[in-house]
Amino acid sequence: MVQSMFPKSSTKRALSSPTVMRNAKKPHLATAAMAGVRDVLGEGRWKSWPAPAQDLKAARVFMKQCRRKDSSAGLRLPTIIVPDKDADGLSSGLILYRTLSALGLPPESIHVHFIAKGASVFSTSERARLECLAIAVSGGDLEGTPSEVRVIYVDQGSRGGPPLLQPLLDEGRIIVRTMVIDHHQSEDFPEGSQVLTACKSPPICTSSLLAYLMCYPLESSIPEACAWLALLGIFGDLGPSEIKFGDSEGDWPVSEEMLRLGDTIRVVKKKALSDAVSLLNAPRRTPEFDVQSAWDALLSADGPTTITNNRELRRLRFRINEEVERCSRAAPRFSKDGCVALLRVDSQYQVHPVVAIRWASRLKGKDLKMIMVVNPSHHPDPNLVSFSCRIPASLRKVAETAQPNLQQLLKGYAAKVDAGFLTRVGGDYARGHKQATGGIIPSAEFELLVTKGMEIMAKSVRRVDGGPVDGQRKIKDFFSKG
Ligand SMILES: [Mn+2]
Repeated sequence: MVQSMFPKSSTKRALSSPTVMRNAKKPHLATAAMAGVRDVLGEGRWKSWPAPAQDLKAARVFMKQCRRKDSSAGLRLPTIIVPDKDADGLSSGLILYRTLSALGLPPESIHVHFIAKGASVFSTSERARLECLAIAVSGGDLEGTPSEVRVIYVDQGSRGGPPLLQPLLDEGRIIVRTMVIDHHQSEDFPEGSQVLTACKSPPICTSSLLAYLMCYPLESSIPEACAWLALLGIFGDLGPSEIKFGDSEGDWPVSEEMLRLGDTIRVVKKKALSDAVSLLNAPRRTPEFDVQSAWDALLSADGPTTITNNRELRRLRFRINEEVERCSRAAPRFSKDGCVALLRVDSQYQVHPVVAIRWASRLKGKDLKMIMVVNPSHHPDPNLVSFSCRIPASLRKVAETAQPNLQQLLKGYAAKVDAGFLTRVGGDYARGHKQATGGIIPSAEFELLVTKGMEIMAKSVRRVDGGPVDGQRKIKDFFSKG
């Protein structure tokens, strides 16, 4: 069964991998000449882009140190990559994986770890899982010299707090060094982690682009081999139309690296990239949450078309599309101030973000700022609801500074509930991006947010699956939460 998840790439293909860009011409010099300018990242206007220069430099040192030969034992450091589950996270993870390999770290020293459904790298259960893994891969030489394990968190979101992993495990014999590579908004970061974030360097790039630009100078094969991976994350997080490469009038730099990406799009084609993104995003949306199958498909792919031909992923996407269709039939209800349209869905699939995006393109209104979709059935803990928020698609066209800040909006409604709300809901509230956020919070708190914060009036009957509604009980359940 596992076997069938791998695309059957022909021997020919496999031999010439990474093939996608090998035969591509390199017209970027001509494109740059046409543009008439040539930005240099890390200089002038782009001094702190895609991230602060000293952080980029430190991240490159961290990468190179992973294959550092220990003078006594000739050791290479076991390195664990912890990528997020979506196209941006997976492609960022693979860029790091390819770079570490190219730098000389053998495959048995590179480990890839995925977060369990509903958990995050900040949750206690995940810290425990990662600590066990770190001990397991450290070599287990309990009597010997301290061994070191490195962990790279990619695209996982950022927040303050205690160290992601205790730097000393197992009575001090294992040293863990952690690096966070991210682009989600945050003022605070975990104690003790080295951080590379794009969140303070507008225009904020994706984790995949950040990883690509960080790894670009580290090894000569990376610029070509990883360009399509950088694009997967960009298409995944920003969509196909957000970045125009090589446009000197546009928001993004016109640099060698960016022009190369523009050329790569012309070779691999936008449609194949978009299609590959939606297929890679499929496994993590199913109730089984089989992120590993998306990673396996990506790891063995030599370009987006290998992924678009993957039957297993196509089958999963079909199931999700059906679920999105079903859940998109929910009807919105509006907050008293007209700023929020709330939709309620009930699904074990992670379709709430997709339904939000879909309704975001349908709804507009003078005051409308936020489409919010709540799904009480997604999180394994039945007391928690997951919700996703997006700005109306019509507002995507206005200047970024004029777009609503949904994280702020959510915090405003939280303040209307009561002073203790933010503490009670914990760290998984209003994380992510200004225009795309959400949360996982106790359902009772969510209902307080709905009634006291946003002042959305309760509906007479809760929507259940289109089937006949068990009137009395459902109505009572619904009101009792307010
Ligand atoms: Mn991302």
